[in-house]
Amino acid sequence: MNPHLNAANHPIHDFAYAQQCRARLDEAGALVLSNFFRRESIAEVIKQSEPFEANAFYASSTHNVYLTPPDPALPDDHTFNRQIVSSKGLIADDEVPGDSPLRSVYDDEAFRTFLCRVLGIDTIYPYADDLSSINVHFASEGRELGWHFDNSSFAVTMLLRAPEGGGAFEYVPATRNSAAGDMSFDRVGRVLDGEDLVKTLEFEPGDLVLFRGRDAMHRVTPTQGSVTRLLVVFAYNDRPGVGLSESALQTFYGRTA
Ligand SMILES: O=C(O)CCC(=O)C(=O)O
Ligand SMILES: [Fe+2]
Repeated sequence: MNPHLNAANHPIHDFAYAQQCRARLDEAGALVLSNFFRRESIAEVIKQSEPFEANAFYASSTHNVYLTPPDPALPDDHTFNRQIVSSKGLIADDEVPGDSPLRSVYDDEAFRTFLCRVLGIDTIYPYADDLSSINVHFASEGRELGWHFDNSSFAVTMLLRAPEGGGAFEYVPATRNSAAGDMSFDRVGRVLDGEDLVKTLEFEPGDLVLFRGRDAMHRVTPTQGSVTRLLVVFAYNDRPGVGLSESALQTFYGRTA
């Protein structure tokens, strides 16, 4: 068993437990497994990550909700082109130490098998580029992650440190059906205008969060207070050998290697 995980709370080797988790994820579009990572391991990761905060990458540009370039054929105020601010910073996989508990968990075969069972897919693979697999996000006072849909079909995150206030994960379940090519412009526009109902997903440091962010629009509200919100994203692919393009790496990390 991986020494960084609370096996007593979460028997990840147990097929029936994984099936239960899968049912919860399918029903709610999100799954929070409380107290998944051990407290000592979280403390170690915070200690390793903190020195990187000053050198984290902060994108200076805005983005649309779909995380794509704008369409010049559409007006600037069209929902597709509306620009969103995200001011959080991050460090990339190549800045996560080799002995990090995060890497031990990310690489763990039993953890990957568990994720596959919960997500209902056969195999997952790390990213083929050097930056995308494990990322640590930093949001100091006033920083936020604006409304967006993820490019990936699923996201696996763990909060490392909660801020004093703000930093809430807000989402709109089933905002669209991307598999059917649905962009949901009306609904997305209403959410951006604050006219649609938004839910908050509650989770604490050490909780594992699985989320289907390609169809559920989501954001993280600005951090309040002097404690920086710290969160790790474990990114996987359902196909081997897939990496981000050079232009995507430049956008997300400000560098390509
Ligand atoms: O910070 C979070 O809780 C969510 C992160 C997220 O949505 C993302 O990285 O796409
Ligand atoms: Fe996201």
